[in-house]
Amino acid sequence: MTEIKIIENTSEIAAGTRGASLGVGALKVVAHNHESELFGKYERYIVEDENELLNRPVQYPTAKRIEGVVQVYQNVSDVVSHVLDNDNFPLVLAGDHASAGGTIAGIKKSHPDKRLGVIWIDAHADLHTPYTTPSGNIHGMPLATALGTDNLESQINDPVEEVKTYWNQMKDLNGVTPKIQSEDLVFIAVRDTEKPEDDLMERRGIRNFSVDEVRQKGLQTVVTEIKEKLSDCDIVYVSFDVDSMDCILVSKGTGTPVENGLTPEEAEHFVRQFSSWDKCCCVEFVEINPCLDNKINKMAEVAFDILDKTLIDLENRL
Ligand SMILES: [Mn+2]
Repeated sequence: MTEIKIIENTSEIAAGTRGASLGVGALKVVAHNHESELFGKYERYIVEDENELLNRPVQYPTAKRIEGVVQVYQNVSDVVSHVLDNDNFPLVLAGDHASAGGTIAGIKKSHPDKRLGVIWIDAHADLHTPYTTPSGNIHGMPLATALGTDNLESQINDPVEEVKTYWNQMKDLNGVTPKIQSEDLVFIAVRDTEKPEDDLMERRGIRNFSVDEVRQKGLQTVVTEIKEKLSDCDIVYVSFDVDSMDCILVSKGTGTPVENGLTPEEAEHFVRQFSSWDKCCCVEFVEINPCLDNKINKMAEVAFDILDKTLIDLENRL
């Protein structure tokens, strides 16, 4: 029988501000206040992080703490593939979004021959590389590792050799490169990108369903279009970055808050609809940062509500 397993990953070394490691704890506070048994109900796996690196100087400005991110990729990948290999369902609660590249690597480790689709619900495209990043923050890069691209067409940086070696290890983790095809990647609510990412999306024809398009077409039409677009995929991974939601409506309790995003109801609809899809093999929630929350713990409150309903949907499905 398939069971839901919760994977807790506190890694925050790839964000620009500290505090994302406390996101999982913030969800637990909400669960406690609501007298929810969610965190006692499922078997949980704890991923080892490399957050101690935050207490040391940055070595590589074009890819900050990449020596730790490589290890986190491996750690997350091992746990995700272990859960999948036992025919169970991984629900990942993570700190910064970088480690989702490790989640994707873990799915491919378990299913190397299956065509994997990715639904990335996020304000950001996370398509940077050490060659294109203006900040060096790797939480803006996980999808470039999944696509196996350096995006040299948009190069602005010249990373040192060690960075290139670590970066190639991230792209090639578990021996499948690329892990996804551009046409099998779909964005929802991406609205804060930089030119190298825009150019890559343009060249590769990567589809973004903007907030405006969601409102014009309606939620269910967008769900249907995405399912049609990914119909040739065997399995699908859903990555929910809470900054996809509007930071004025919800709160600023996330590393890089952006206005004009999804409402909580819209985000809930997408996460639940895609989690309930029989192709969905893994769901992830990321980037809750209670240290930055201007409304006490509102971001975690909103995310917990979506998480709670998603888990009920998954139980009904599995
Ligand atoms: Mn993200």
